[in-house]
Amino acid sequence: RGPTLAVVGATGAVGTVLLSILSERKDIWGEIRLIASPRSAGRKLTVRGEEVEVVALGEAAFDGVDVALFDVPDEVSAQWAPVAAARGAVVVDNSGAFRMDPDVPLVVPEVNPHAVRNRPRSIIANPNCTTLSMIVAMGALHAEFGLGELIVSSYQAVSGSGKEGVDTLREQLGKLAGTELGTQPGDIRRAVGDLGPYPAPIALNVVPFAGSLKEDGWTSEELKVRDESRKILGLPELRVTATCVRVPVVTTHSLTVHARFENEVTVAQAHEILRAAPGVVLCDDPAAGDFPTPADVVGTDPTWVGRVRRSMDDPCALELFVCGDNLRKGAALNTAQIAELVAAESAA
Ligand code: 11C
Repeated sequence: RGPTLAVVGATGAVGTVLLSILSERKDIWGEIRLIASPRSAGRKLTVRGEEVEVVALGEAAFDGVDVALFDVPDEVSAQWAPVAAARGAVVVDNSGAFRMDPDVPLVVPEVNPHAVRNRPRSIIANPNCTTLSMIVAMGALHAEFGLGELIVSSYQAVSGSGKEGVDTLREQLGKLAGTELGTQPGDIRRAVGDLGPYPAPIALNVVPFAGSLKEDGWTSEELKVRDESRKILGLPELRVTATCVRVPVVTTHSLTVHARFENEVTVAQAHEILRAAPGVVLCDDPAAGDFPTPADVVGTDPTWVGRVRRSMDDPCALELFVCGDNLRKGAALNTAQIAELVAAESAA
């Protein structure tokens, strides 16, 4: 019988995707225990084709657990991940609570799988979905060319803000459907009314703000992209600039990337590397209309890359367009892959 896996936050948006991913992937687990807040306890959810009753988050819920996947808000992880670890579990945490802790590795299995073993707190962190949506492709290019600078803009889906984000977009689209709004300043804002979690309408609009406001005008999301990319790639001095934008897409984050390398690059070389990179699909034939879009790649596992160009004014730089499902590779899939790395240690 395989190791016992706990899913903490099993009823949430990422938790739900995680249960279907665990049902699709090679079944290496013994018991899969589902844990959520006391108000969800007693609900029955399906995983691996079987109904499993959700148990309430509490110390005893971690008894006998080998690996615990946490998909809960930062403050819940901050409180409960150390409890699970103290009871013997290896925690894989998808919140922002531990990502920059020097004693907690931040792991993307295609990029830095070795880091998983150095976990003095028995906690491993999963990156933010925006970082994850590009880092597999960037890790592959870095390994070949040596990355010196990243300048990115994100186009982030509303499911990154959870159910409230998705509900807000759908409600606003409902109010605008069939109207001819979108031609006068403020007409959309007046029509949609409730802005939900966003500072401006998200339907028929783009909002240049994701996360919360931090120092000097940067947002938390932009700082995460910078700090996390540096940590995952092992490049503490990497120059990173991000502008994070929310767009009216349900699921799948996209990014435009300007990547500057230590060495000269060609599109042909970049294509070759991206074609061979595990977890990456190259979709780059613009003459045939082939490039990734969120609507076409949502629900898939890989990082999709297209529109690869050498910068016109810099032979060391590439421009790319990248898409990745923020709930799958951006969250649930990466945590499942990390858990599988941990399980493989005891199987070895
Ligand atoms: C968003 N990337 O799209 C965020 C959601 O640190 O894990 C995930 C936040 C995080 O709003």
